[in-house]
Amino acid sequence: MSFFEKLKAGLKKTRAQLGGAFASFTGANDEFYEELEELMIMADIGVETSEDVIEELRARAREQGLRGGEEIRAAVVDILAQKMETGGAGLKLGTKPSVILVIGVNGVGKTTTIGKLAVQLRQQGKKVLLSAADTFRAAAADQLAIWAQRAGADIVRHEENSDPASVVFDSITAARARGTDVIIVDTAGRLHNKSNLMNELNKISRVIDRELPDADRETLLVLDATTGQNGLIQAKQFREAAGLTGIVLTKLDGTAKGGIAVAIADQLKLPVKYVGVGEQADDLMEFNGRQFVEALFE
Ligand SMILES: Nc1nc2c(ncn2[C@@H]2O[C@H](COP(=O)(O)OP(=O)(O)OP(=O)(O)O)[C@@H](O)[C@H]2O)c(=O)[nH]1
Ligand SMILES: [Mg+2]
Repeated sequence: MSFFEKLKAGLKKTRAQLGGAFASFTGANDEFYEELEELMIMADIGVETSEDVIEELRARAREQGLRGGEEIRAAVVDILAQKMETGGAGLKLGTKPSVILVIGVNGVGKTTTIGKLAVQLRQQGKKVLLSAADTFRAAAADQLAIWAQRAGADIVRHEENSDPASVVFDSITAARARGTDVIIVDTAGRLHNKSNLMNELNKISRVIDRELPDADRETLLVLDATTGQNGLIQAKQFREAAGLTGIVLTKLDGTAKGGIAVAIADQLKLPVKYVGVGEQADDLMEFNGRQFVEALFE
């Protein structure tokens, strides 16, 4: 299955539900708009964004005289796709070294995403170093080491429970010495409590700023798409601790409804940079808002 086919398969249920509003389409009346809004909220697009979309849809239908279900459908796709245009596609990794700091709660797919990114960057001929700053569990560095080997990337790791910020410091030193292009930092998703975690991430973030003030840096929050609207809350918290340049939405091959991607872009004005649809290296792809919305509504 191609990437897009996997994405479409994952979003099948949502597509069927949203499509239902058009299958029984008898006209762009209040009943239709209410049903569509409800279905969008159920798809994780969120109350605020769904209300905005319907409002704009009504205005367009009125102004442009849209009547048929197909015309209305195309207008919804267009409105949603516009909401997804946050102007931040791709990763900016121009400096040598540049840094990708990867954060998020436990189990969302941080380490796997790092592995996939490492493989893809290596395929582009970049020299990659993985920084095992999740020192909370010994197994975390082992998991990262497997990906490093698979990708042909370097790894810097310390002992379990050592200071994550000093792993990052050493990674930067090693990267300078070895002429590394991209450092990717793995972090813990859980510490003894949440404020510990946020302080830790903040500290790591400051080490990077201090040691590499002029380097290009991406701070990516990984969100499990199956957790739906909860992702918005996580994004707000992590943004405060470490700043964010974008989101990676994982597990869109599972039971995710998908609408959270729209909610994040619209409510937080944060670009979704990548989406994950499985556990293999090629199951990560750069996000394309319009393609995604089409997969929701086709
Ligand atoms: N189906 C599916 N599974 C995924 C995807 N991304 C990650 N996983 C799986 O999710 C589980 C957790 O992934 P990890 O990469 O270990 O997550 P993590 O955020 O590093 O977790 P912690 O280190 O415990 O915080 C693993 O079993 C992965 O294989 C995805 O896009 N789709
Ligand atoms: Mg991990």
